[in-house]
Amino acid sequence: MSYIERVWEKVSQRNAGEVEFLQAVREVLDSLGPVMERNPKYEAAGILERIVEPERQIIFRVPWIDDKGKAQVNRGFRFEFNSALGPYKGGLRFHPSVNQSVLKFLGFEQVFKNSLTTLMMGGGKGGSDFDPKGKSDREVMLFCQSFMTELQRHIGHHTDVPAGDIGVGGRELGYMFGQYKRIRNEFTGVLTGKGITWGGSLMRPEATGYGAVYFAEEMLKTRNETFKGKICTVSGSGNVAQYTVEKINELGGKVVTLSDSGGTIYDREGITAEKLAWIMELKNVRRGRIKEYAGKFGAEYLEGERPWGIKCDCAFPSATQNEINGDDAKTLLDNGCYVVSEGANMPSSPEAVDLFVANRILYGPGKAANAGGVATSYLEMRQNSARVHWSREEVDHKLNAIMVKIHEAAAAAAEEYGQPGNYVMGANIAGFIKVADAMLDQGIV
Ligand code: NDP
Ligand code: 2IT
Repeated sequence: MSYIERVWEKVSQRNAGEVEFLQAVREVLDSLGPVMERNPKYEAAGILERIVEPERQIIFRVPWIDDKGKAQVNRGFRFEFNSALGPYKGGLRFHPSVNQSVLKFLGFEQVFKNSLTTLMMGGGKGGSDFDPKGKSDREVMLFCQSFMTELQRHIGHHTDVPAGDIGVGGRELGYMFGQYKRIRNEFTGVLTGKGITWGGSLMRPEATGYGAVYFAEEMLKTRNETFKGKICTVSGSGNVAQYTVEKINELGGKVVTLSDSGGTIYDREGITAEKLAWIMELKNVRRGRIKEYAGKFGAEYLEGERPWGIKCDCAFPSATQNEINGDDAKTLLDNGCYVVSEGANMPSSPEAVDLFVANRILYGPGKAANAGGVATSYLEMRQNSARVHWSREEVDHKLNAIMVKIHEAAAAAAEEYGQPGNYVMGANIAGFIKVADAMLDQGIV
């Protein structure tokens, strides 16, 4: 049995039933065969056995009181996965579907994503099964304070720096920062995605969506193409989806869908800047459902459906994991879609990934395509450490340069290992090698 298969046997036994985590591990291991063959030193130092095991796992009770005065309990988590390249870095997700498997897959992916940015960050992820939907601001605040009352023991600007993810945006980060500061009596860059007036970086809200579009732009350049006139489908309607639409519009493409967990809106005329401003108010202030868009702008509403049945050139999955299954991938390909850039983490199922790779479309996996968010978090950390504030243009310029470099690194690794154009393999290999070499240098820890 090969080294990789021996590690797989062990990791699948030890984490039995953790479907999402094992899916993420399998994909990375599948890319690493040729790397292990060329570099026996990794096996000798047990790099794979160590890299699939989080350095630290923290699970805690989060008690809070709802508006009716009733005690509620949620479960809080932080997976500090790997610190070979720097402090643990990665988002917090608040969603009822959150469990150990989901956060471990996200933490594992984050390690390679952060390495790929070429910046100095380890990987981690955390969150809770708390559902902010339908809760009052007061309930969200009480929950965030309780969550941070425990989390603050484990994090710090040189130790572990959380940020947002699904269900965690500016509001939640504000409440958590306030509680951290109160307990620790220190004002540091312990979280990223902070408000602009209290340490946040300009462009951090835009960064993930813009970055996913910049990555797609780089992939299109390899075929001498641009976004001009491209029909695009985007899923989700949260932070990543919104800024994906904004950047596609700026580059001359046309976005015809957005979605939420209720269904998809299909607007043949395109979601213009004015319509997007309305969506931002709907989603970020009123916290309403995307269905309202159909009534407001006369678009179609596809109840309970995802956007993948709509004909497009480029697809930007920007909602959640496994939102594109094998059948969806086949439909996308049959309809002529040839660019997929993942704003979400692991939105394509293994069957979908295989189809995209086999059909040699321009497929940017989340680890590479959505790394602009965490990269800009690092730029926020740099500004906090130096106590400076960069302009929008400066941050955007750096973000674009980082996305270009990530594309180059993934493309070069794919080429070097004999699969040009396979960004899945390229991203996994390029991300892995940097972490593995740092782990080798640092000994068996
Ligand atoms: P938001 O909470 O802002 O938005 C999430 C969107 O996805 C909402 O429209 C939500 O719909 C939808 N969604 C979430 N879960 C499901 C589900 N199970 N089924 C159907 N729809 C769902 O989160 P973000 O935009 O920040 O995150 C979106 C994706 O991007 C995630 O995969 C995240 O991990 C990834 N990502 C985010 C980064 C960031 O900087 N924020 C960085 C890199 C990746 P509804 O409101 O109905 O739940
Ligand atoms: O998945 C991700 O990269 C994020 N949610 C952002 C992490 C961060 O630390 O900015």
